[in-house]
Parts: sequence; C-alpha cells; structure tokens
Amino acid sequence: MDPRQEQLRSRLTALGFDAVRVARMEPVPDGPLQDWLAAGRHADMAWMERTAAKRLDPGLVLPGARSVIMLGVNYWPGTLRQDGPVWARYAVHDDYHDTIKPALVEAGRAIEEIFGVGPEAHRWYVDTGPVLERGWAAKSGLGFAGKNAMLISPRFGNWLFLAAILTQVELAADAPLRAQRSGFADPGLLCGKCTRCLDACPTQAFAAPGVVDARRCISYLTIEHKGIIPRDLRPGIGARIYGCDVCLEVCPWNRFAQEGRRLLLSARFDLPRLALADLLALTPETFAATFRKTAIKRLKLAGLLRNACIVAGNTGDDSLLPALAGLARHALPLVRAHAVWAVRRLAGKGADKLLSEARAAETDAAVLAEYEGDPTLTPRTAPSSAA
Ligand code: B12
Repeated sequence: MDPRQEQLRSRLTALGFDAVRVARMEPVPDGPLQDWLAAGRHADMAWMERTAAKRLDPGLVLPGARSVIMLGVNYWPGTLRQDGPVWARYAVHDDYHDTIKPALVEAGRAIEEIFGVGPEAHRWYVDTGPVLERGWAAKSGLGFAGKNAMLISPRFGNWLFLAAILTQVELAADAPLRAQRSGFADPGLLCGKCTRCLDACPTQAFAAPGVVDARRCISYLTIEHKGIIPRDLRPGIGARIYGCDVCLEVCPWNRFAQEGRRLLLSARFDLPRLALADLLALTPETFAATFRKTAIKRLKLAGLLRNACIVAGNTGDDSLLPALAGLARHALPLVRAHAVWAVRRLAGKGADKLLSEARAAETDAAVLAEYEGDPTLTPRTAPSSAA
C-alpha cells in the first residue's frame, strides 16, 4: 500500500478517531433510501427529502470524489447509572458535532500535506452532511448494517459516532466485512437469527429488519419531532427523556464494547443525576445554563418539558402532581398538552380538581383534546408497516 495512506491512517488515529477505513466511491444502490422516503418513514424530517439527490450521488457533494474515508469515534461510557430519567448515551456529552469538528479540520490539513492537494480536494462531515454514513461505513468494513439499522462494529459494538471525509484522492479501499461483500443492502446478515432489537423496541418502530419508521421511533419523537407526541406512543417512551438506546443496548455485539480514549469527547455524566422534579422545574435560565454546549439545547426548553411530562406520566409517582398541574398553565400549548395528559394519567378521577383552573382558562384546541382523550391508552401492539 502507498506509504502515504499508512501515514494518513496514523495521523487520523492520533487525532482521536478510533476506527479509520476507506471505501472506494461508487454509485449508491438504488432503492433503500428512496423506498424509505416514499413510505414516509422520515416523518417530518423534510430535509431528508431535500438532500436525497446528494445522498445518492456523492459526486454532487464533491465533484470528482474518488474515495470516502470513514471514521468512527467510540463513545461507550462504561457503566452509567440512570435511576431516574434515562438519556441516550450519546447525549451525555458536549455536542459531538462540536467536539469532533476540530479533528476533522486537522484531518483535512493532513490530507493536504500528505498528498499535496488543496482544500478543494476534500469535504468532511459528521452527521449533518448529505452522506449515507452507515452505508459507506459498511462498505469500508468499519462494521456491518445490523437489524437495528445501526452500523455495528465487531470491535466497538453499537457505540460509534461516524464521520466521513469525501476526497478526490484515490486511496486503496479496505474490504467490507466478509458476510457483506456480496452487497451492503442486506441488513442483518451478521446478526444471524437474533431479533433482540426488533423485539425489544418499546414502540414497535421497525417496519422490517434494518428499517426504522421514524414516526414510531422514540429517538425521533423525543429529539427531532417538534410537536405533540401521539398519545398511544407516550407509554412506550417510559423513562426516556431524550433519545433511546434500547435497540442498541440489547445487541449481543456490545460484548466487545470497551471504554476508549475519549479524545474527542467531553463527558456530561452529571446529566443522569438530574431528578425528574428538577427537569419539570427548569426555567429558560436554568435550561440554558444546564444544557449549554450539549446537543440537548437544540430541543429547547419546551421540548424538554414536553418529554419530562411524558416521563412523569409514566412514573406512577404522584408527588410530581403539583409540578405537573403548574405546567398545565404554562405559556406554551405544547407543554400544557403533555402536562394535562400526565396529570390525568397519574391522578385518575382526582385530575378534574387539580386541573379545574387550567381547564377554565384553556382556549387551545390541541390542549382541550387532551382533557377529552383517554390518558391510559396503551401502545398499539401490531408493528407498523403503514406507508
Ligand atoms: C436521519 C437520522 C436518524 C433518524 C432516522 C434513523 C434511521 N434509521 O434512518 C432518527 C431520528 C430516528 C435517528 C435515530 C438515531 N440515530 Co441517527 N441519524 C440519522 C442520519 C442523519 C441519516 C440516516 C439516514 O440516512 N437514514 C435513511 C436510511 C434509509 O438510511 P440508513 O439506515 O443509514 O442506511 C441505508 C443506506 O445506507 C442504504 N444503502 C444500502 N446499500 C448501500 C451501499 C452504499 C455504498 C451506500 C452509501 C448506502 C447504501 O441502505 C441502507 C438501509 O436502508 C444519520 C447521519 C448520516 N448523515 O448518515 C444519523 C446516524 C445514523 N444516527 C446515529 C445515532 C447514534 C442514532 C441513535 C442511536 C440516537 C439515539 N440514541 O437516540 C438513533 C438510532 C435509531 C436507529 N436504530 O436507527 C448515528 C449512528 C452511528 C452508528 N454506529 O450506526 C449516525 C450515523 C450519526 C453519526 N454521525 O454518528 N437518526
């Protein structure tokens, strides 16, 4: 192999990337992304439609691109006690987009120095770019596509952030993992008969192995979705306040996960120690101070209060009723709607008294619907295959 490629690999590893693999650029297989979008499985993520052409043709992102360098950052936090509200593990860090970006800037410089090219010869992304990161990662052999739709690494399990560098430099491609050589679009080949992730999903969000329907996925509902969360999906959210790791944590491949160097991460393991009562009492000021630098701040206070009300409604803990009754008079209808649901779920018949003042003042149709709806509605059991 060209010694310059080995030099690049060592530089990228030294920068803090735990996995470095290369895929040769080639046309993306027609089908999976288009089918997913056509079925509406991207929910309200309209940007997925707007960027589809680029995701399918990296030449539109970087003309003349020849290779994709796929990078993985191991974020397995080891044991993380979460007795109260449960956070997705990726979120108990300063925003990974911000902590990984400086290393990508350095990576770009390394390519320029080592291969004598200019900055126009590469483009890097972490998460937010129009690149099918999991597809390229599987093609590069960084891992394989699991039934849970995750890129699973035999070395790190499910706990890798991915980043991609498209480059016009022709690099030698690494081989995909053996079972995937015949083609990537076969999620679950290395999962064998295991269906733990599909069976464990609390909201039955898998339309098929490897295919997530975002409309039912707790990660989507609690992070990306801006509006009211469908009532029948709220019980399945359980104690999950932000994101969901269920389909990741049940995966047997995690037996290889180990705490890593964490060079590109900044832990916020204080967040799981916040009690639900603290979250329900957040103000704009305490929200901004607590979640500064984290990805959670993008959810905004209203979104976090919405999620906290759902978690509260699922706890069965009626000591939270005074705080929830207070939130039923919050300035924002989004918060009021979920607070009313939680009070009615926890207090049963006693809810009318607790909510009488709030109800008398209510004018918003969506919130009024929460006073009428059945708060004990349990999740639908049939997996959704609805388009
Ligand atoms: C939109 C999105 C979501 C949506 C939709 C999820 C989904 N399954 O698509 C929601 C909000 C639900 C979500 C949730 C989560 N996400 Co997300 N998400 C993304 C994002 C921005 C785009 C994913 C996408 O394109 N989906 C469309 C589907 C159809 O594509 P796909 O599943 O990736 O794979 C298809 C294609 O690759 C294609 N394909 C087939 N053959 C080939 C061959 C080649 C060569 C190529 C290129 C493609 C290709 O077919 C595949 C199968 O259908 C990526 C970042 C990125 N830019 O890629 C992060 C990303 C996938 N998310 C990530 C994470 C961590 C999560 C969560 C774990 C967060 C959490 N704890 O709450 C959950 C996991 C849910 C799950 N099981 O998927 C990580 C995953 C890392 C990993 N090891 O896999 C990513 C890569 C972000 C990152 N940079 O680290 N996410």
